[in-house]
Amino acid sequence: MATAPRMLTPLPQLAKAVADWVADVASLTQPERVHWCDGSDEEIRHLRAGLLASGELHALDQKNFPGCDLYRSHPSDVARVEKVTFICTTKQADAGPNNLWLAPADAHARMRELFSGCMRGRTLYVVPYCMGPIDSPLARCGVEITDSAYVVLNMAIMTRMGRAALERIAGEPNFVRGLHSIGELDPDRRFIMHYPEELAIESYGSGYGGNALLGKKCHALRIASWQARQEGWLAEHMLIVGLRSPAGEQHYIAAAFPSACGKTNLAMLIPPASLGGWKVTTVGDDIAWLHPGPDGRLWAINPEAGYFGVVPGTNPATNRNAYDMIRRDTLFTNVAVTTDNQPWWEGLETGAPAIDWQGRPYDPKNGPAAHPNSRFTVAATQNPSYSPHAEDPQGVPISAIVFGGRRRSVAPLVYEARNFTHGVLVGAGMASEQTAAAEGKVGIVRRDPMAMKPFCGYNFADYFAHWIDVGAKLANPPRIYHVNWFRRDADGKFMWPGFGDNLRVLAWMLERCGGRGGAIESPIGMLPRARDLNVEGLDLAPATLDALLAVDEDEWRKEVADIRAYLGEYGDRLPPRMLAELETTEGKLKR
Ligand code: SAT
Ligand code: MN
Repeated sequence: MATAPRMLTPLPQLAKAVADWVADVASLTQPERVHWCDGSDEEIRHLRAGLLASGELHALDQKNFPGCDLYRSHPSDVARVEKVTFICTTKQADAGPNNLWLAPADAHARMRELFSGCMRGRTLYVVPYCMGPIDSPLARCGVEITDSAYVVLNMAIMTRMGRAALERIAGEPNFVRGLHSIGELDPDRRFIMHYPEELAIESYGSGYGGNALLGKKCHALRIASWQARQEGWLAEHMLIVGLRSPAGEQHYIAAAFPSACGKTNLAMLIPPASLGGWKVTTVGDDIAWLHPGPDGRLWAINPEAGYFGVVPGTNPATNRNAYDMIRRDTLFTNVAVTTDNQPWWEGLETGAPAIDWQGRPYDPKNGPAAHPNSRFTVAATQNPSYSPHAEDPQGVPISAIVFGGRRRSVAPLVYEARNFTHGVLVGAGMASEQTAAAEGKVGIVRRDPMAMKPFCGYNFADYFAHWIDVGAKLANPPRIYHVNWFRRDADGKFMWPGFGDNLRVLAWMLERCGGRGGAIESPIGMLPRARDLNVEGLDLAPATLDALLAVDEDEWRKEVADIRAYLGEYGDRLPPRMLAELETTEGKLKR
């Protein structure tokens, strides 16, 4: 029996508030065309074909990498730029010392000038999207207006994009408004402005990653962290990984690491052969929205639908799942290619680069063949370890929260916070060596509380207080840990093997959560003794393990003094309960 075709309301008629805003933006930016994205396969095929025809995308070897393309960004536009990223709140103190600030009116005036007429001759794309499962009460929606088809292709993978999102927006009181133009890609005319009070973002002059895919860091962290504070939840720079123990206990861990410190690898970890019986599943690799649940536990959703992951270093030994996942339907940005047109990057360990990330014949004198911040954009559903619970509207319950940085010294392999509030201090005191994910000098250690330094949309002092408040509401709060996979020996070599073997550390945490795992007290928290970690099948000298689990009190007195000095920048807005924990640690180190 034939069915009549379903009559669909034209997109511009679905949500009047969106249509009015699009009309305003179009009159400011003067595009040649306006295209409302419905998110259909046909639309994506059409956009991709257009970019291939114009030479902005390069098809890779379609036999071995079906559906894979390469995009080369402008060489001056390869990472997030924090020095032109602003939080624009009415009161400067609300943005805090952790953010660059501009008054909203000044920022809008500056951006109006840049946006004025900037889309002449271009297409304005209207990109409705939903962050989180489309039927989840915890999800939040936005609309990005952009003049970059490459951004649309990325948003189609990274978010639930298109008609369903716009239908949801039509029934909600508000949505996040993100206006983006690549402008002239001029580094001197590049700004990423956030107006948390207006739920708005304005980004100009960059087509790359977190600067341009506004659903990601701009919405799901900077704006969402502000919304979360008002609504009683947390928007965090965390992966979410599921772990089922050999005894069949299912746990979920949320872990915060700065960009390019291995979140994606940890989220899709493959257990080492010598640790049989574990099953690891991925809920998210970059962002977690954490909500106190009716059962007194913390529940997490991943607001994203895809991964924008660092490519270099990916190989079958470091991350088999990612390696397999990016062999089809993947958008590569700034990798190199081989003579037979396959993508290539440092650490791939097979093949050789012929053309570098800038499209030049490869010459080692020009530096790495793939940009160190080259990326893959791929749907989460392609991940072999994708969790069947990643789409659960209520999220997954979190047993443990992990904070971690890239530290060549000081921080031991793992330690456990004394209690939730101490855990907030541990997160607030995080530090890490700078990576290529943001512009700046790689390797410098900087304080990066909760890995949110570039992403918290308000004053860190208020943020720490909010964390403590959320914890106080939980009858069953997660335990909090700090890890450091990146400790080095005197020769500069990594002491811990990392990757799959990190499961040994996670397994100890879960033993602790179950009230079983052994530990000893140290001034900074609880640490496993060597015998508390399962190191079966691991080729690690006992002295190395002891060094990984050592707390050098002299180093830590300096570290804690450093943390106190850093926190001092936040003055008397800091929560006293967190400072009391700092005093406790200082007291323990004095003895
Ligand atoms: O460029 S992004 O912000 O999307 C990636 C990252 O820095 O984590
Ligand atoms: Mn990130």
